[in-house]
Amino acid sequence: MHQRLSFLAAFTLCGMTSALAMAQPTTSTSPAPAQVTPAGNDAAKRPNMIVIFCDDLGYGDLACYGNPTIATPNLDQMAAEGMKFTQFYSAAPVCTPSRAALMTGRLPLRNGMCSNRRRVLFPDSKGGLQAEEVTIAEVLQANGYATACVGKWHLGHLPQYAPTQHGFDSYFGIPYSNDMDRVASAPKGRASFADPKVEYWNVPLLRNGEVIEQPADQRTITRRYTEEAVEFITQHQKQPFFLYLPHSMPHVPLFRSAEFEGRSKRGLFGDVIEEIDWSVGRIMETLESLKLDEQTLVFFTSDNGPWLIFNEQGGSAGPLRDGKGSTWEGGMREPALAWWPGTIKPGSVSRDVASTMDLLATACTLAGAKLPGDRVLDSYDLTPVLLGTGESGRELLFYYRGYNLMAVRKGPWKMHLMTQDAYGAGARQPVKQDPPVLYHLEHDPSERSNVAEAHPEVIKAMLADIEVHKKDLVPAESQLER
Ligand SMILES: [Ca+2]
Repeated sequence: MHQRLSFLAAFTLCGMTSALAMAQPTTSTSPAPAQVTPAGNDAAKRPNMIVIFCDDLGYGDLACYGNPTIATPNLDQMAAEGMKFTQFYSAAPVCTPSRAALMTGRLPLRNGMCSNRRRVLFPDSKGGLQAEEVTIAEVLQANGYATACVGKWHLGHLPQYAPTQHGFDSYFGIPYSNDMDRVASAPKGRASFADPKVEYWNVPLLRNGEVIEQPADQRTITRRYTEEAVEFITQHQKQPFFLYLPHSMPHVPLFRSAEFEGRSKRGLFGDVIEEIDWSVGRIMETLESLKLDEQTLVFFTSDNGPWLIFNEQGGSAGPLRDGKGSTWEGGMREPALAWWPGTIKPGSVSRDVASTMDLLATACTLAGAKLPGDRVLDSYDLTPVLLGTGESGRELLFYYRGYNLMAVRKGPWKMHLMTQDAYGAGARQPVKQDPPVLYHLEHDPSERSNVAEAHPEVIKAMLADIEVHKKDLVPAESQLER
């Protein structure tokens, strides 16, 4: 693959320059909702985009991020041939708000996809992602891309919130988390996760609007998502496409297909990650065999950190503090890999702060589309980072838990206004930190040494940044409380 790099890099970069020029945010004040602008350039030259999104994968769960016993040769190859991010974040520490933010490039409280009472959507929820939100899929669909969602949605299971109502031509997957809909006869508490059986949960598997299997056979779900993904890529090889592949795994209950049983030194959790790694390899292989690898950006990351209360069945945040559910680094900083042979420099590492929310602006640039101009976005174009030509312009990262602004990051600094652990005694109530707590994340990624007293000027500047942030912040009514 590398021998093709040199002469095609120049070609692709030229294409990118014109795409970049077209991706300036609009300043339109048009009230029309969900309006996206078709691109005027040659559709054939626009790259495909694939977003592979794990569920509850921690910063320390891949070999290329230092895991000692999980083998991830395909993800390691993605890193070796592409770009590895070390300071990349999801937009929330739990599923629903994180996914809403990825899809819309907006903080969850701007679209109501968060709550201080119910942290995610449940099978009895009446809410979901609202029609007026503009998703990555809508932008790309309006610009001639074929679009598919394969995997866990979790942005509303009622028909009006389905992926096919939000810019996806097709959908195959489960509507919410794989641990929801537990049947009454299943073992109580965590016992059913220790030795999970398919029949303990009644989660449906859908194709478009139709339930095709219930309970979903979770043992084969990663394999079947992969087959769907490969088929979609193959069918749409002649036009630009967007594939969103949010895996159900490694969210508990953990399942893997028979070929992966007992394969990993890390046990069941490792088997699950190794099957996801196999899946990534199948996708890369398919792109290469169809000669689409140099026309496709593949981005791999996760929706939130590891679910630590599940002990061996939860992942690892590596050196980062806490995990899923918290706004400590382990809850939101994720492994993130970008692969685009011929365009991204092999073996590059980005230490820039970036967010899943940035994928919307990045997608607009790739498609030569305009950003939705009638709303506040929290999305910064990552193409200069991917191309190695510059920065995204992101200076601030806000850590929300529900509607509460818990912390802010600026450069190396992270200031906590409130702290709350994911679970245990420190989880009961948010603790207001007044004066705020300050960590230098590049010196102290584990958030162990509060250096607030030595840096009053940093605190002062960041408090001023928050005041500016609040000026354009209009929290929407919670969809999760409906
Ligand atoms: Ca999750």
